[in-house]
Amino acid sequence: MIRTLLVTTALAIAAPAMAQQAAMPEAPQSATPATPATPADPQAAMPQAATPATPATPANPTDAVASIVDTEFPAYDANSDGQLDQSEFSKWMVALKDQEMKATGKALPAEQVTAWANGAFTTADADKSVSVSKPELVTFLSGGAG
Ligand SMILES: [Ca+2]
Repeated sequence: MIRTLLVTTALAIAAPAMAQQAAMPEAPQSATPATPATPADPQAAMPQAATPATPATPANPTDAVASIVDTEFPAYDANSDGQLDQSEFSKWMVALKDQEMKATGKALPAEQVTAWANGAFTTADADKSVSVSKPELVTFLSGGAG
């Protein structure tokens, strides 16, 4: 063992230039292990998490959320009453969760997504009117009500 150690050490001392040269051509390859597609997202692993991850996190997340909600609200407000009932809201949340699962590569069973969406509705419906208004949704998605 000691001898092996000595030999290894001696070689390392004797041939530092060689070791460097040998390492050089490998460096660019090993420096890029290329797995950027799957960032670890602890939130995605926890279906009970009440705050869905928003895809982008710009300087002012609330403004960004507000503008996304403004843009997409009419598409999900099926009866155009300016409020999301539970089924309208769930459709939206499931779509968001779907995007999140695709982005993270972590899929949840459908019943867990449904359970999460139901919990999200209860949380988002801050005034318990059994519908979610635009401001409630912005607050919820911004994490303020989480
Ligand atoms: Ca509605």
